Amino acid sequence: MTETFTDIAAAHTRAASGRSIAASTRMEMWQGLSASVVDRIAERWQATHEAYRAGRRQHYFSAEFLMGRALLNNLLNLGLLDDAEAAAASFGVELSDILEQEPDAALGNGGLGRLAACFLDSCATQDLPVVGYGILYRYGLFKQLFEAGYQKEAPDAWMEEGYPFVIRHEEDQRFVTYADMTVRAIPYDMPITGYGTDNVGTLRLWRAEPMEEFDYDAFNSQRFTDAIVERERTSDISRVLYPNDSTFEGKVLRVRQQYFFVSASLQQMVDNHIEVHGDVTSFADYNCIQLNDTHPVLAIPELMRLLMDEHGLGWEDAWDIVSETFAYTNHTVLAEALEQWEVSIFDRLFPRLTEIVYEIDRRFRQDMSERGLDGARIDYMAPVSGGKVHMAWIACYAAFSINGVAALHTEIIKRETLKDWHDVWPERFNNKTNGVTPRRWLNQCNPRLARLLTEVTGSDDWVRDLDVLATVADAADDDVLAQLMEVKHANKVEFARWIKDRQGITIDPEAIFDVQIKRLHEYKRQLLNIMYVLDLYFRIKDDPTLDVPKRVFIFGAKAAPGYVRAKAIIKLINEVARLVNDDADVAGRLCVVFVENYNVSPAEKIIPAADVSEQISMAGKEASGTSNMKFMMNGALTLGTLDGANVEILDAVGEDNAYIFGATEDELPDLRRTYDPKQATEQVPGLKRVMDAFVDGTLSDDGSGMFHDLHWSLLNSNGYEPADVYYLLGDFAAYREARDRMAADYADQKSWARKCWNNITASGRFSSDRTIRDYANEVWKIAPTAI
Ligand code: TH1
Repeated sequence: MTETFTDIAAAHTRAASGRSIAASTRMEMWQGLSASVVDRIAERWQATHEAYRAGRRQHYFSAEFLMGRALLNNLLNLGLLDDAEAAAASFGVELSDILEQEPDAALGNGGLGRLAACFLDSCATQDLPVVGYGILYRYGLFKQLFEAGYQKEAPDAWMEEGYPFVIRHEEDQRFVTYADMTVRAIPYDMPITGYGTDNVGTLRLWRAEPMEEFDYDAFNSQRFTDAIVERERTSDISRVLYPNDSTFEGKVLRVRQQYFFVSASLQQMVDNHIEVHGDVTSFADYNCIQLNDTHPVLAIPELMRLLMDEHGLGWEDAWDIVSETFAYTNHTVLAEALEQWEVSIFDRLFPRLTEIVYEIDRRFRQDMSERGLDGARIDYMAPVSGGKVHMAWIACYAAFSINGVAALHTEIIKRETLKDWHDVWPERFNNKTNGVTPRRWLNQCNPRLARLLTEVTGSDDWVRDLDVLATVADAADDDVLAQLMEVKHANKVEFARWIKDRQGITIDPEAIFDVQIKRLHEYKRQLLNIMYVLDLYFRIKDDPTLDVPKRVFIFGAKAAPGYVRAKAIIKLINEVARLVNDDADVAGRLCVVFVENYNVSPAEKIIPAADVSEQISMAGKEASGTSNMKFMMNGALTLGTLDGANVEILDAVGEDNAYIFGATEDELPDLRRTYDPKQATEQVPGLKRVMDAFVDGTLSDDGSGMFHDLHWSLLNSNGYEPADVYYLLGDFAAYREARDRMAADYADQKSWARKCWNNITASGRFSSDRTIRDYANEVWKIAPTAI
């Protein structure tokens, strides 16, 4: 008799708990179900490995993979949801309760890491021979707690209770050598299932371990603790994810991490290649590596080292291979994100790589002077200059492809950030607008809308081909629109229940849910958002008869622990929340919710319930944004600037279906020349009152002065930056006008629903399946390989 899924899940649950099902915890049931999923796919996973082995393959190198939860995603991909429901029922619990046990695999900071996760999903779903490589951090992104409105950080030991979705492959270990130590790199593989395919892709995460199990000499010679400390030093390398999003921090451990995972991955790739193809000379015919920003750029000199020192090639032959292997994605134009390592750090950690980088530098300078570039320009572009190693310049020199992540962003890097490189090699530059996976970000997180779309389109083909939705753009009659609004309402009710359970806040599902969820950064302008809220609050206090619809303002954001001003903004938002939520005069009309510990799983609850998607970065600063796409897919309307992928969202839906405001990227330089934030404060009605509230005792920062600093920075230059660098006061009036108009438009529910529908059905081009198809065809040159 064949075993049912329930039998298998029960066996794995008992193995996890060592007790009866009745005595097993929900966490143990999660372990049991998860192990059953891995059991179910093991044969196909193996078959996929074998199918990809001999052909051309793609390798995605990234310091971050923000995977979120795995169980539900796998159940849906494998068509096992009903079986899992049955198993849970036989255990006497709700499947949803079991699913809620799972920690988020938060091995990333934000958009960049989540993009990598969406890409893996699309590669698996489209049968593409792609493997992701990264680090198995023991501690993912910190957990955020609010204490008296301040962000506090707590460690996220996400695997401590066991994690069935990574499988250790001791037999495939490599050694990574630094000047002062050698460590073992042990790969842990995570299966990446796709939707409607038998192929199973792989994410390979490396973990650092000590060379010997134990230093018995040290142990026996009374240096017991020294021996333990030494072991810890090696494991330090994969201990923690650095919590900076879009900012460079020149910590030695960070560059150790980068070298650790690229060296281990390349060693394995070269070994595999030789095993299959005999020698290393054809490496670039079969292997391509995408560098997710500059974090893995050490792979360039490291591949040179492996080819020359380990496999006997000369410089020219090695460089030919390297320059046909790497493609580089730039994700930001922010100067503070540029990775530049002190040469001394390089020298101390990997002297051989330093030699190689210097030789790359020497040849680069010669090459450029032969092309007639002047000395100053060559020095600016050189891999090594001013005592620093410039990771982005190494990437631009070695990579055959350089891409930005949205059309506007790619234009900016060509024109400014990487202009000198574009002048020399225009043909290397290309755009690959980001995308998000419709499996997790629609089918999984919004089952009500998924059902409606399947009903209207007549099948679930849209899950694998989101362009199908465009065919029903005009098919929304009154009945469909009414159903759409019912779906949204039900999602809002569900979110209201969730936030009540989680944070004890009561919100009204009849209100407009207006959402900004993303890392806290000044350029993203959460401060502008909360200034609008304050202004609206004062307007209602002034005139209680003011006719404005009910609003819930929802925030979710983590600040880097060392980013003082970002933390001040979090405190400010929490203080405004307190002011507004405790004031009986606005009760039932305004509410501010700051979702604590924002992460992938909370996003899956928030986005389906959103009416308004806040995408309000200062134009030119947000490279793409990806939550903008998730909101669009779930029928929230964009309130945004012409920045990043917002530009393309507007293009896809037309201006009747989005609310766009503010200075544009090309207008800003001129506006800046005459911009006077003090004057704006006086001239824009209501603005001064909002600014005053920061400092007049309306809002309390407990005497820390942090609100004074925010106020000061909006009005004064600090010497190297202008006042109000991110143009909040300049855009305030336009933002208020657009947001008020949007709220008023909400009253006409039918016309609002139509706009939501237009957004959903136009979202096909923001599926990461499209992005990945373009990478595969235009950069990677790989083809689907179904098992
Ligand atoms: C983000 C960008 O800010 C965002 O606009 C984009 O949509 C996303 O990447 C995906 O392309 C970035 N995240 C990081 C994180 C680090 C360094 C640079 C960037 S840019 C650590």
